[in-house]
Amino acid sequence: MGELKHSQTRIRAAVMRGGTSKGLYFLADDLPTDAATRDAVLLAAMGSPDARQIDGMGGANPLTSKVAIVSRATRADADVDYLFAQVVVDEARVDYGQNCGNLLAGVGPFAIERGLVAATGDVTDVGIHMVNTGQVAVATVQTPGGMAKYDGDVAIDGVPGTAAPIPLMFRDTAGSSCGALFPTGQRQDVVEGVTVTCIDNGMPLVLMRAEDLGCTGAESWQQLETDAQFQPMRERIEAIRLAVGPRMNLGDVRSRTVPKMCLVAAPQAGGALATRCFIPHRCHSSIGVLAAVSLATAAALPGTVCHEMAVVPDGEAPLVSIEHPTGEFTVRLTLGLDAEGQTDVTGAGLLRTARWLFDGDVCIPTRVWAQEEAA
Ligand code: NQM
Repeated sequence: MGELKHSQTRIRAAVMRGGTSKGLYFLADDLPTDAATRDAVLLAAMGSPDARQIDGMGGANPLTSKVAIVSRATRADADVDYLFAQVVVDEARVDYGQNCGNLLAGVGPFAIERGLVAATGDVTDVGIHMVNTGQVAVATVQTPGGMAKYDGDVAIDGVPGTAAPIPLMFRDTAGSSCGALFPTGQRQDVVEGVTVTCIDNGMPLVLMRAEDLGCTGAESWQQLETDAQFQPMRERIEAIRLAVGPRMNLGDVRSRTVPKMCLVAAPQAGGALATRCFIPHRCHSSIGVLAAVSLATAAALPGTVCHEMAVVPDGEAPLVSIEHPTGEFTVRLTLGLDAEGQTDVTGAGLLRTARWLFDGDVCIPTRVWAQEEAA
């Protein structure tokens, strides 16, 4: 931690866009080691709790109230550890119970810039231990001249312009938080009168057919999030979430950010599947990375609520295009056969981009430590 200046404590941080999200990136060593103090620091850094996050760096949306905490790897098969923290916007709460594949895209460049990983040539593979769920992802960062490169010609929907590609590879993400790919033991369940698929291939999701909830899956995210006509639907989705959380081995999910709730419909723009995701109360303007991996997996596997409506190309490594409110997200699945000879998803690859936006110190009011001492 930095020295005390102007009655605030300065902590070194970067602001990065990772995929379609944005957040603060810290070296773990720069943050307090005590968990309660660290959470108080992250809340103050983002300006939570406050719907506008006006007194902090957060952008008043879960997608811009995210933190990556990075350190040297604690396991031999990775280069760095990445702990993801979701700073809740309007509550004094920091949630570690989910992963974030979008901020993950910034972890490789951040680790190289901060000297945790040495560039190895024009491209550098960074093995990233995702501490929240215990799997390792590999990010390939462009590093010509030994420096992370951000400019490039890859566009991802939900982000204006183009940037350097950062391919991400995932393996063994099945059951990351729930212990099994289909944590209820079935590919379909009826919950609160609605047929759902509960799946976790990196992100716990509950999939529901949009038509069963009275919508088409073509609505804008703003409509789904705020229109009065959808209020009964939003309440129904939350009732389903609370009922199914324990069955997904997530316990009481009232104050958790998982499972995410996802409406699915037949593709409407030439992709594999149309989707609208609640994360879990705000509607995502595009889609989460591991959410897209879980959706592509559900689309490919028979028996789920979306398999029949999905258009998944043939082959052992299909490109599955997940349509979302601001475009599409392509996931390349690796398919194999399980012990019973049934189709199994063994890996996933996708493209993200990231950009370093700001480097400096985030200033934390001294009252944060005073409150800790008084508590
Ligand atoms: O699913 C939002 C995001 C995410 C998570 C959320 C994510 C993922 O878009 O891997 O990236 O679901 O809360 O950043």
